Amino acid sequence: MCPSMFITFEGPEGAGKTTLIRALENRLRDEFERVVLVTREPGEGHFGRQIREILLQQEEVTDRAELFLFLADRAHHVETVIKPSLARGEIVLCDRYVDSTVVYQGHARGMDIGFLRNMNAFATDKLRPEITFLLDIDPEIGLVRQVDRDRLGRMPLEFHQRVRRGFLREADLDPERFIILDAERPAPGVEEQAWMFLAERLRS
Ligand code: T5A
Repeated sequence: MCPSMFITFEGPEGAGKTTLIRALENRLRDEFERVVLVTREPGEGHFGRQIREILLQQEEVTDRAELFLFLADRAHHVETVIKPSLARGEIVLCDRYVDSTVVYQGHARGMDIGFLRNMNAFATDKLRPEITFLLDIDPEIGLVRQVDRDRLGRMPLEFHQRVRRGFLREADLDPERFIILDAERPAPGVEEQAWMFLAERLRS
């Protein structure tokens, strides 16, 4: 039996991360009898919910303040939620993590990517996911799927196109960790592709 495992889910807006995480959570419990922790960034727990509210619901957040809020949320989340769960031998499924900062604040907003990688390493105490599922989707399709658009969801289409390209670039740089899923297909197809990979990894 595989010990604890840290898995992250990334992609543009409305790619279907939450939907996929729910499906994988159920299958991990039913088919492998594993204890699963589902969590997200930003917004886990009381601390995270308050940061999420500032980040996504206020109209005015400067770029540097935005970065530090995402990092503060992550630092707290890693120490209080993710590390304890991994220490208990659980499987952690996390909706967005370090790659969202590199992509949204770096590739899309234009902040220095080397600096962002260092800040992520500091915030997470160098905790890296073993697997990252990238749900790749044309932002024009993803944005239509989103019911409520928050402050970042309302950014212009060009911003979201940079986000998509940024994620694909990051996946190119780290092919061992990233599994790219075609998220434009119906949800069962996306789930099956992710499950085939994950079940195989758990059996090995
Ligand atoms: N951010 C985050 C940063 O800028 N820097 C950072 O460091 C971090 C951590 C987070 C925002 O913050 C930014 C990125 C984001 O802009 P969020 O609420 O977490 O905000 O935003 P999203 O992650 O984009 O959340 P969404 O809920 O919009 O997208 P999901 O979770 O990818 O999609 P999901 O599963 O909720 O599905 C959306 C809709 O599509 C349907 C679902 O039923 C649902 O209605 N759907 C499908 N429809 C057709 N085909 C499929 N395959 C479908 N899969 C789902």
